[in-house]
Amino acid sequence: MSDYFQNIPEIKYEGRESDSSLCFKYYNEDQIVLGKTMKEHLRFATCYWHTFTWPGLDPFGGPTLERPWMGLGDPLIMAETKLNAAFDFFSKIKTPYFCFHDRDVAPEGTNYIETKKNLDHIIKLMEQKMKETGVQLLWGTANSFSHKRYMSGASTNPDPEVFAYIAAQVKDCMDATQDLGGQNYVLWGGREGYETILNTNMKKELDNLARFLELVVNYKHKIGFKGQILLEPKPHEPTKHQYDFDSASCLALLRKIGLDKEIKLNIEVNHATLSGHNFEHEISYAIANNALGSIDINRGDTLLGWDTDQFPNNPADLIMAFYFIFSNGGLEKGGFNFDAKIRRQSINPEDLFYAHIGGMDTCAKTLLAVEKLINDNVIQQYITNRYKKWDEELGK
Ligand code: XLS
Ligand code: NI
Ligand code: NI
Repeated sequence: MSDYFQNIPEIKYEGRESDSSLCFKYYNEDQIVLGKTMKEHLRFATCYWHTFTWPGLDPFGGPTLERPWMGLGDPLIMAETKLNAAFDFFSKIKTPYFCFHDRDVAPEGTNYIETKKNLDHIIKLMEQKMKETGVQLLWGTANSFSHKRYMSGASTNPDPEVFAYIAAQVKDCMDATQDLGGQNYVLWGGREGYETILNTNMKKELDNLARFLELVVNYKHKIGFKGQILLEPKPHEPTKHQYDFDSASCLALLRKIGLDKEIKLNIEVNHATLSGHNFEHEISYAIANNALGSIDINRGDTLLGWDTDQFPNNPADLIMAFYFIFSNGGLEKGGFNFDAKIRRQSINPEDLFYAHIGGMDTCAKTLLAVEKLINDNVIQQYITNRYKKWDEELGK
């Protein structure tokens, strides 16, 4: 057990009348909405990277967050301390799932073998923690963008040795995800794009990215992984031009290589808005193409032009997207993952709870409103009526 969150109780539903800040006002996990509990519909996940690994850096300043596992010391012991705190947090906030990158949970070693050993060690302990707490894995993913070897991309790197490295790293991370019973495996390239066309062989990069995705799908079948493989679109940042720009460009790539039945999409709110669309457009596009997999639920800031990854705090920003998702039967294997971070001046342990409570309540409140929208049937009737001539003689 960890003592970092020792002063914080398990978070419970107290309803709108409560004065407490450490409780849910709308998220009542057992409440039935549209025929299922809120917990079954929303399938919330806490993300390991922003919540436990990000130290409060921004482009103008260093770490602000002083966590016991971020000090100096044996990196593997630090990773164990972090693991204990993380599972304590999951159990108290009661997101039924979590998500991780390989490098958030276990440190990079001095060579490949050592790095893999570190990962294997932590994954074993994680399996134990999952058994003890009942918290499940929504998805795993490999970090293919932080280490300097990936400065020119991972599978689209000009050097085949880097391609081989990421292929091996993803294999290990798929194995770990499989061992932990993960329900999905996510691919976000990070730097799968380019900075300048002057030094770029775009055809080769696209062919290599396609080959990489084929290898991932082949490996999924080889190990009998039952989860979904998901590609996460993002338009830029860190790279100027990214090949996985939005849902439409991801689907074009997948169709070209014949993998559109094998790989679905993990759609993130802040990536949707960075691409010049809005969240509901990306959701609706994915649904229309049978490609909706899972959601990274966060938000940007209309006055800032980057991926600020803030927690959602306004049902009006989410309602149409939720309406499309739940009119379409919900997320099945996917979930709502808080790919979101607190602000760097929110330095207390409680702040992590306030942020997640606010996000979970915002989603629950939106779900309640969507139930009413679906039952009222006004929008659906209006749309059906608008296209009704397609059911008449000429349309048919
Ligand atoms: C970064 C992405 C990342 C993915 C997982 O912008 O959102 O967090 O979700 O690699
Ligand atoms: Ni994301
Ligand atoms: Ni993001």
